[in-house]
Formats: sequence, C-alpha cells, structure tokens
Amino acid sequence: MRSIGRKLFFTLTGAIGICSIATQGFTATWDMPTPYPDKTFHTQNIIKFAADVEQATNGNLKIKIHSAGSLFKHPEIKNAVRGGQVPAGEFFLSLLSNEHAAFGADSQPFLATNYEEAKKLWAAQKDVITGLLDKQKLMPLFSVPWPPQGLYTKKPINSVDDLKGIKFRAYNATLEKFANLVGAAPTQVEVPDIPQAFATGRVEAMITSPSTGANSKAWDFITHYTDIQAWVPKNIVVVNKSAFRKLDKATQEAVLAAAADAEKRGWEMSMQETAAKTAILKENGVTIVTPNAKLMEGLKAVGDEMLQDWKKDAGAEGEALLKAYNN
Ligand code: PCA
Repeated sequence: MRSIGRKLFFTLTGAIGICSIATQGFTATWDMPTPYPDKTFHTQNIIKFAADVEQATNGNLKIKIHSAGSLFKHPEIKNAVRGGQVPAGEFFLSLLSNEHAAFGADSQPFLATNYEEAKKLWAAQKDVITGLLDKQKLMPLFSVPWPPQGLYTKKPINSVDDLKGIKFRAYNATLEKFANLVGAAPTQVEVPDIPQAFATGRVEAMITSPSTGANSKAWDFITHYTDIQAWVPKNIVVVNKSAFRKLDKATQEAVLAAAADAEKRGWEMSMQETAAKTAILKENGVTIVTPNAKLMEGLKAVGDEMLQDWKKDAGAEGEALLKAYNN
C-alpha cells in the first residue's frame, strides 16, 4: 500500500510539474479583424506588428489578421472585441463618435489638417478616449492617421455651390453631416465597395485620402482631385483587456513594445503615402487642383458651424481636449 501511495504521489507531482511548464510555455493565437484591404498601408503596418509580436515571443503569440472586413464587417469590429469574440481589432476611430463626440475630434473639418496638428490632437485626445474605452474593458494599442483628406469629383469644384446635389460617398456620421451641409447627398460606402459604388452610379464624389483614392483606382471614375486637406482622421487598434490579462507578463510587454513601434512606423508610413499616392493619381491622369480661396472659405465656414455643434456634444471632455490641443 505504501508503495502504491508513493507512486501515486510521484505521478501527481509529475503531472503538476508538466502543467506548470505548460503555463510557462504559454501559447495563443489571436484572430484580429481589420476593415481595409491588404495593400492599405495601415494593414501592412499591422501585418508587421503581428510579425514583430510573433518574433519577440518566440512564436508564443500568433496574431492572425483578417483584413478587408472578412471576419467582421467594419461597423461590427469594435463590438466583436468588446464582446470577446476576438481579442483585438482595428477600426476607424471616429466611427465611435455616436458613443461620445471625443472619438470624432480627428474628423472635425479643419480642426487639425496636417501631421503636426494631428500629433497634437492625438496627444490631447488619447487620455480622454483611453478612459472612455476603459469603461468598455477595451485598451488602445496604437493609432495611426490617414493622409489629409481631399475632394474627388467628376468636374472642377470652384465653390461650395458646385457640390450641390452631388451623390457623395461618406464613411462616418461626421462626413455625412458635412456632405449634407454643403448640399450634397451622402451615402455610406466602405472602402472595398468604392469602385462598385462609383461604377453603378450610387455615388459621384468623395472625400478621402490620396491613399484610398489611388488604391481604389479613382481615375476610373473621377477626373479632379482638389487638395483641400480637410482633416487627418485615424485608425485605432484596440485589445480586449481580459484577453490581454490572460497573456503572461513577458508576452504582454512584447505586445506593448510592438504596438509602440507600430504607432511610430505607421505615422511615418502615412506621411510618405501623401506625396507618393498623390503622384500616382497624377500619373494616371487625375487633375490635381489646389483649391481656390472662395472654395476654402465656404468649406471652412461649414467646418466652424460643425465645431460649434461638436463642442456642445462633447461636453466637459471635449472642452478639456480642445484646451489641451490649443495649448
Ligand atoms: N480612407 C478611409 C478612411 C479615411 C481614408 O483616407 C476611407 O476612405 O474610408
């Protein structure tokens, strides 16, 4: 009996030993939905982020990217991460402006229109939105801007009046409001669907970056790109906090370090995209137009009106954000 007892004891301690080795040699695979196609620089940056994490953790954490809305449609990605269906995901930050206006600061027309201002705005916005996301048990990993947003049309645009009645592609509520205020007729269309929306006549014009314009082969359906540099909106990558806590300490640190690198690299990629993709539009026959003063005045007046509404919606958080931004 005694020897059976000892045998059992050694078998059990042996099993516990194996278990604890298994927890030390922690491994996981994360599915990560993203909204934009593979060739988008944001997606390329995330592919590199995933490779960095895998390398830094010796393959213990693998991140499998599901791009172009293939796992979850863009408007569903945030809730999929929040609900724990996936541990992490990317989306267009200002899509959350229906939850709180602070999320939409970077899509306010003519508030921050170049990278320097965008950096200042992100610095002012980051704590506010980190707090708001924390209430949903989400944590930002990194955020990267698109190039400044320009105007794509089938004719020259010399004043706001020239936009009246045009069927306009929108990508969030703020752009929809802007389009309505300039007298255009907005429709929501995700990036992968842009070429078809133009081909079928659902839309005739859009405001987006040189990146998205060039990647969508805008020259197939528009003739003019007016470089209005209206705002510099961002994507954000968030993680579900309970999924993050399930990682061991070393893996958590590797994810945060790769995220910091991805944010830095992403901003640089974005800056390079602006000139490179504008040149591609030009090479393919798009007329690149510097906007005239009358058009800019008209657009900025609409932007001012929208900022007043935004301030009302954004309350104390908005006030703190703008104060930090203007300092
Ligand atoms: N491209 C994305 C978001 C902003 C941009 O430049 C889009 O057009 O939906």
